[in-house]
This record gives sequence, C-alpha cells and structure tokens, in this order.
Amino acid sequence: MRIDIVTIFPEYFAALDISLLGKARRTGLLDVHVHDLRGWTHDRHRTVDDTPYGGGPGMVMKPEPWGEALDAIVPPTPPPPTPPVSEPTPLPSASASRPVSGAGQAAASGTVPRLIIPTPSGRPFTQALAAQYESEPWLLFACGRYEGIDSRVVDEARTRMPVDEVSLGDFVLAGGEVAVLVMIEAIGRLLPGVLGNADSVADDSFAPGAMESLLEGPVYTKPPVWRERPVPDILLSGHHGAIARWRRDEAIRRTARHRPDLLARLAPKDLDERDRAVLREAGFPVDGEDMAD
Ligand code: JFH
Repeated sequence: MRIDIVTIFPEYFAALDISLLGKARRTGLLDVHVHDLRGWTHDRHRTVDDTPYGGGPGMVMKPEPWGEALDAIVPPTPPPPTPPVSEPTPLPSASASRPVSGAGQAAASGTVPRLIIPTPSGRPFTQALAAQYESEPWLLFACGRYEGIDSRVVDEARTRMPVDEVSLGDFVLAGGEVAVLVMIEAIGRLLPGVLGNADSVADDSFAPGAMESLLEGPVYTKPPVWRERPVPDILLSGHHGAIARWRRDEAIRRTARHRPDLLARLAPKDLDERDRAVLREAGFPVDGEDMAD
C-alpha cells in the first residue's frame, strides 16, 4: 500500500519509522511519502494561513499551497487524445460510452488515491472504515492546522478523486497529524504480514462480527501472584469451557459499565440465559424482562 501525507509538521511522522509500521516500511509492505506543504508556497515567509472570510477566531489554511500539493502528488488525468480530423466521429454507443472524467473513472483504474482529511466535522473513523481503507492501494492524507483548510480545496479534490472527511471522535485536536498517525496505525496493522499473528486481528472487539461487539475483559500474565494479587483461579484451571464462559461474563460486565450503547444493540438472540443473569446482576435491563429487585 502506498501512503502520501501532506503536513506542515513532517517531524510528527518520525513515529512511522518505529515498531510494527517501521518494519512494514522496511519490508516494502508500506510505502510512505511525507510531504512538507510549505514546499508549495512561494513567498519569503512560506505562508500557509490567512484570516477567515466572514470573520471569526483563528486562521484558515490558504487554498493555493494545497492545490499545488495535490496537483504534484496526483497529476491531473491527461485529456483524451484528439482524433484525426478526417476520421468520422462515432455515434455514442453502449460499448463506446464510459465516464468522461473525474473520481469514478480514475479511481476505478487505480491511478488516483483516496484523499482522507481529518476534521472534527467528518464521518466517524471506525474499525469498519479502517478495514475498507486497508484494501485500497493508495491513500493520501491531508493534515490541516489552525481552524482547518479552505473548503474549496475539498470541493475541487472531489472532482478528481474520492475524498473522505473523517473524525476520530467528539474532541478537538490542534491539527490533523495525530489523527493521521492513529488512522495509519489502525489501517497498517490490518495489512497481511504486518501483525505476524493473523488471529490477533480477527479477535479484536469492534472487528465486524468479532465477539459480537463486546469489549474485551481483563487479561493476565505471569507471575501467578503479584503484590499479593493472584490471577483469577479459573484462568489456571485448564477448564477451557469454564474459562471461555468466565471471559464472556467479564466482557459483558465491562461492556455494561463502559459501553452500554454496544450492549443495547446486541440482538436478544445473541444472549443466552447466563448472559441475561450477568446483565441483570450488572443492573442492565434485559429486553423483555423488567428490573424488579
Ligand atoms: C483540526 C481545529 C476546527 C473549529 C467547533 C469544534 C471545532 C480547531 C485541523 C479531528 C478530530 C480533529 C482535527 C482534525 C484536523 C484539524 C483544529 C479545527 C476547529 C469549532 C478548531 C485543524 C482538528 N476528531 N478532532 N479534532 N484542527 N472548532
């Protein structure tokens, strides 16, 4: 997978030299190119921001450097060749017709990236979206700063490539760089050969279908007693069925506490009688039943 990143802070992306993703780059699984937006400015101060039209706080990123950056990284598709003057122009036919230009055609031929722009007003970034991005050959991330990027940049880019405005959640970062690092880590660990152990990915909570979207319960390793705290006996018992049941109980309790929204969308058929008992004990209403005592 090829990844391009445009930013005024290329140093943030030194993190991509490390660990899992660093290794994926060294082995050629990931081909990352970081670009300094200021390379597409032309004034002495390498200006990338200006005051917002309509007034208001802060500054907005100017469109011109962004336009030049996107043109350089994603060369505009060349116009179709002009037919020789003497040749008859064929009438439009089903076999000859195809999209004229723009995101659809170019995207289908794999010659343009998907442009991903972090913003607090984007669609939520989820595990499902990470999995979709993992299957794309080329991603281009645009990191805004200040109050964001002049909206015409996004509008024009959409005429040339698929564009997603994406949010990591309902909090406000100072710019897109950290959001892009988060997304690249979530996407990169899904690439075949990056994690090493294929099961680690399939088992994740949030992986579509995995563990029916319960949060993971507590995990333990050696030593068996640490600072007078023993590992729960059941995990040392060797009773695999009982261990699986205990883990599910813990997952249900933790999900009821931290993410009742996830439990609320569990279908009743996904809950057995024991699940209902654990939920009731956690003070969580179970579909048909009322919450007496
Ligand atoms: C980013 C910033 C916008 C305007 C009310 C809420 C926001 C500050 C580029 C993504 C997530 C981001 C994010 C992504 C890119 C940029 C800072 C933007 C506003 C009005 C203030 C600049 C922030 N999920 N959180 N933050 N900023 N306000």
